[in-house]
Amino acid sequence: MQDLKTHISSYAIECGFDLVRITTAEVFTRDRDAALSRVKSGQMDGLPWFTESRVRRGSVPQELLPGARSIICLGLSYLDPEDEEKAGSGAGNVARYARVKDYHRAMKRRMKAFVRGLEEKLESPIAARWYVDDGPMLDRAAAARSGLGWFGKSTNILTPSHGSWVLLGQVITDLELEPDPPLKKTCGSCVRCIDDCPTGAIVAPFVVDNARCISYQTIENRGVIPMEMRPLIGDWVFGCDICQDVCPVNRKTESPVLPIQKTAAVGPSGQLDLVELLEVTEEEFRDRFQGTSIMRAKRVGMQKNACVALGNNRDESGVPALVATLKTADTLVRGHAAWALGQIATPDAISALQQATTSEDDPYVLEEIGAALAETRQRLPTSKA
Ligand code: B12
Ligand code: SF4
Ligand code: SF4
Repeated sequence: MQDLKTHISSYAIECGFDLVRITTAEVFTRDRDAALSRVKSGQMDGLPWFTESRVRRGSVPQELLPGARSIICLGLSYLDPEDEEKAGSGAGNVARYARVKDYHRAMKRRMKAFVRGLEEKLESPIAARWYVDDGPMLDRAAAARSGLGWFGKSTNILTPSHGSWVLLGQVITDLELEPDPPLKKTCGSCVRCIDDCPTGAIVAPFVVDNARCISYQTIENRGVIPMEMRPLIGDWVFGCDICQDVCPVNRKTESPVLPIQKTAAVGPSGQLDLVELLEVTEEEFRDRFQGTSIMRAKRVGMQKNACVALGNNRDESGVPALVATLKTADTLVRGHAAWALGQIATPDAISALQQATTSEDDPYVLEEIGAALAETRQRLPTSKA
């Protein structure tokens, strides 16, 4: 059996994974209870698919694969040491994992090849199911129990060799394999991620309030980005890496064995031109971002995010595009464009908002325009009598 385990470890690396560990197929009791309590307390609000029944199913490997005996936990690093630092203002920032091609596809392809290769080695089919992100499995719980990494206070899994810049997947199998022990590492007294999260989303060690996380607001939120969250989002237009960028464990990391292919849709500094995003048609959006994680946010989502980033950058060169957006775009985007114009508050921006009070007929957008104009009035210097 040890031979097979050794083979699995080296073969996983050959298939392009950076980390591989094994855990049992026992129920993930602590993590199930933590996730259920997170759902109950409203800390997963905004993700309608993250239900109690999903958590219950996902924490019992036997339910996902009857006869399951072991879980092979895999980690794939996505950190490109050659990534350039961000290139100044005027652009929107994309989280590192989305600067490469969609990892779900890359990882599932490698996992399939891995399982097929194991079957060839064993000269018999094996019962196996594999998961990456979009399945009910609690990916981080499996990684932590297998010793692939440990839970950081940011809730990200930290690994000794690749920091938290790893994506996680599992192959549940009926093979009986010797489990690896969990790591004995912890964050110690460090609280950098908690202190530096701009929205206060890490409400306690190991607890993220989903709706406060920039990653949720810029990727998953299909509606209005709450007014009070907008200034805190800064120039992030897809995801957020702050709790990872500040983490001391991430200071020294190894490079991936077989990097996921980069996407030309995002530049090497991980930035997107905000005006270009506002002007992109549905067809152009699809052509450019197909095969990347950015598709998840959809064009409307990315345009809302572009408005928020332009507003936060107070970028006057964005005013003409925002004014055009206020006239033509989807309702949700018009609302966020109004907010951005209120933040930039140049005479052109204010005049476009005033004109829109007569031409706009959507109640939500009118509300945004009213709030934006009120904001500009508040910011005007008070004249002396
Ligand atoms: C929903 C989700 C989100 C949501 C909610 C995040 C959250 N913290 O739950 C949002 C959209 C905000 C999000 C953001 C991000 N995500 Co996400 N997300 C998921 C998803 C689909 C489910 C996560 C989940 O189960 N949450 C439920 C809560 C209860 O779990 P948890 O936060 O991990 O909390 C655990 C701990 O509290 C632990 N616990 C409880 N008590 C105690 C006590 C102690 C002492 C300890 C040590 C632990 C502990 O138990 C809980 C359950 O395991 C997973 C994929 C998957 N299927 O698992 C990816 C996943 C977690 N995301 C991932 C990534 C990369 C991100 C981002 C970095 C993306 C980005 N750059 O924008 C950010 C990171 C934000 C953050 N700080 O978490 C990776 C994480 C990789 C890693 N190294 O950890 C995953 C695993 C996807 C993947 N397969 O690679 N994500
Ligand atoms: S991803 Fe950003 S907003 Fe979310 S917890 Fe980390 S630092 Fe906070
Ligand atoms: S910043 Fe500090 S507390 Fe947060 S995950 Fe990293 S080591 Fe842990």
